[in-house]
Amino acid sequence: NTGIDLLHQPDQNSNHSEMSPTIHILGVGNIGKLCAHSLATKPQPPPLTLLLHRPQLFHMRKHKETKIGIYYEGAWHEEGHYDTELIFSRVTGHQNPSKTISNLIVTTKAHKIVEALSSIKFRLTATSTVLFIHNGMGVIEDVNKFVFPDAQDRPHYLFGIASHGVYRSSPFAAVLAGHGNVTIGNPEIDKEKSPASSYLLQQVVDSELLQASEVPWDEFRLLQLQKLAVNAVINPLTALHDCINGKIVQSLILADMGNIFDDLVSEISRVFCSLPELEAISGLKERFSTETLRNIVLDVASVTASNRSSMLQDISNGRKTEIQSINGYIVKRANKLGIPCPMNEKMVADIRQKSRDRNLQIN
Ligand code: KPL
Repeated sequence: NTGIDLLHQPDQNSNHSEMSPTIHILGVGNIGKLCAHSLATKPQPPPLTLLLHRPQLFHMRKHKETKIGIYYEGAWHEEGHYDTELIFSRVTGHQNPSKTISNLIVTTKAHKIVEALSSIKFRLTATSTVLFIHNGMGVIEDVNKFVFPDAQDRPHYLFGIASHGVYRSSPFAAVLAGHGNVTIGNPEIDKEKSPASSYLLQQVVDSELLQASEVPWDEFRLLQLQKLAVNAVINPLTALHDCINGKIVQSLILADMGNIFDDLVSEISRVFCSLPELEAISGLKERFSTETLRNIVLDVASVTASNRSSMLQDISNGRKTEIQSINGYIVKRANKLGIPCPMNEKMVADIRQKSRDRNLQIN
């Protein structure tokens, strides 16, 4: 119990500008809640609609009003206004067959994105903008293959990397345990072609709590891999050892996870330094050296020391983990390049085993 009233009477005094286009949020997990709250608490918030896929969550709302609570700076914050829609539902499908979604933030887990997007695909057009924020890589390839096979129909994509440490305390509340940031990449080189996407980008960048900023696309691709390295080390190790992120730093001092940590980091460094698509980017070897990656992972583990990683949360809460999009992606890339990858394979195997032991869904 968060001790806050999440469901309250509708408030008629919503102060968002009706002229601004609505931003839809798909996936109200930890980062989804943080994004929603951050946008809703801006001085001039945009209209926000949460797309819920669990009827149970949808029906939990009283008087059609949803409150999201985020704990930070020593207090619960629950101000903000949201509309909600139930998706994956035939009822919603019939109700809003033509309601186009022009701005969408997808914060669904990596392995759920294709299914979740497919259910609202008919509401997205080539002029829509979709910002993807998730752990792991390789998802967009599947989205293009299974959801938007025709490049002409594809919305404009933006990508975000979140380093916030957030954990769930109830369906509509979460604790911001490590205040990080969000880095955004826009693959559209010629920005003039995508003026529509600048609205969503601006709304997100303007939010003080999210600490979001845009970086050039080449830089983004490097940061995306650095984040993958962070998740490929912190997430499985904390999930396997049932510990908070800070234990990673401590364990190096105590040397009880030491070898595994160092072997994992140097294996990831080897794979990243060999990725052909990054060959042309200067400074690659330094950015992905074992030393650099080691420091980055330890920095994130320190900043989010009191957080339980998303993989540990998934296993504890009986959910499928993102191991396939994290260490599984590194193994896949290494195999194609003929680079041995035993440590990442071990992480995938051990997490799958742990999930199996707990009768969780594995992939
Ligand atoms: O992204 C995270 C996760 O848990 O998935 C970190 C940054 C490691 C925070 O816990």
